Amino acid sequence: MSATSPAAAPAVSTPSAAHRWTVAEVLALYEMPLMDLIWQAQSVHRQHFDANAIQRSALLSVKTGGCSEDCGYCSQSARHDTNLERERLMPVDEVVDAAKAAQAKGASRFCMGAAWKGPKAGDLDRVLDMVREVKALGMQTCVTLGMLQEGQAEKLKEAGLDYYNHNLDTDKDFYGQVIKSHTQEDRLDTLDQVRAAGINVCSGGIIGMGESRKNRAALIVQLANLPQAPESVPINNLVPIPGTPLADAPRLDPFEFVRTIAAARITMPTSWVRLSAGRREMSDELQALCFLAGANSMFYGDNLLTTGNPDAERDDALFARLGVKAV
Ligand code: SAM
Ligand code: DTB
Ligand code: SF4
Repeated sequence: MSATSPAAAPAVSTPSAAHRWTVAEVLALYEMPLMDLIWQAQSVHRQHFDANAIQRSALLSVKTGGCSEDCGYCSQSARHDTNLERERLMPVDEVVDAAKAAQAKGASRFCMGAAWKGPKAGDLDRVLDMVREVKALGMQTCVTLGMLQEGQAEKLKEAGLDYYNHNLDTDKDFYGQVIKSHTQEDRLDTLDQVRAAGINVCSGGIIGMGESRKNRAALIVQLANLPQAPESVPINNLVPIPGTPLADAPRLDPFEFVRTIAAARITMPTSWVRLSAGRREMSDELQALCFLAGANSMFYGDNLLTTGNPDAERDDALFARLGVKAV
């Protein structure tokens, strides 16, 4: 027998949608040899998606900075000295112009983000107008406004909102080390309201904040075991912001990021897994590895909320080189 004879590809078994994942099971995924893990993730991916199609969402900060919350990673917290200029809630027409420009470039969804603990009634009315007008362009709509009060999710649904982004962000056991002004329970409560109103849920988290692999696995388990998995799962790599408590967090091994994408894909087989913040700092090859591990969505456009994203030309060139199409 030759020393290089190929090993059989590992068999891929897919648990049913009702499967409740345990942290031990997801840790075992993380501990697989990388090639086997990617093989499994790609096999699961191909059962549910076109492996050569990637969804593109544009992102706009419609209200920047001055947030009352103390999230340790965030440039927009009023409690961190990040030199960010605060801006009031944008006028509706400026938001619609930005949405039109994003649509012309090829984004299918427009996500509007506000640096709030949650929206006040008057502010929500203006956001409802933004949702109505962006929806009327024929784009999918998404907002991320913080925690919602009774009745607000229903108003957003009536205005035509397709997705609400609200991340669990990190494992509940690590949450208090990063955020003290609210609890992860508060965020789960908003996710319940969004789900009950019939809006698609977009929820994921950030890695690279000094959490352990077990914390990362536990976050994936929490997301996958929600009563219904989120339709969209953003996986953000921490963008270190000078002036925040996490400015000097140790950089995560990029393969650990790839493993997290694969774990999300395997545990949430029908969800769109979004390669989110931190993409500008990634090589094209690393991004391709993330797509191979099951990521099939990304932010498209030159900016995230307060930090940069690869410019659209770089992404267009990457799609052409990979033979990937935008959806
Ligand atoms: N205030 C709302 C909230 O917290 O849900 C909406 C805006 S908030 C900036 C949206 C998400 O951006 C956060 O949940 C977090 O996952 C992500 N985020 C914020 N700062 C980040 C950073 N420096 N690096 C990576 N992701 C970040
Ligand atoms: C998500 O999970 N990532 C986006 C979006 N949802 C709103 C935000 C990323 C923010 C990155 C840091 C910044 O630009 O301020
Ligand atoms: Fe930033 Fe949102 Fe936290 Fe406010 S609630 S500090 S905007 S992540």
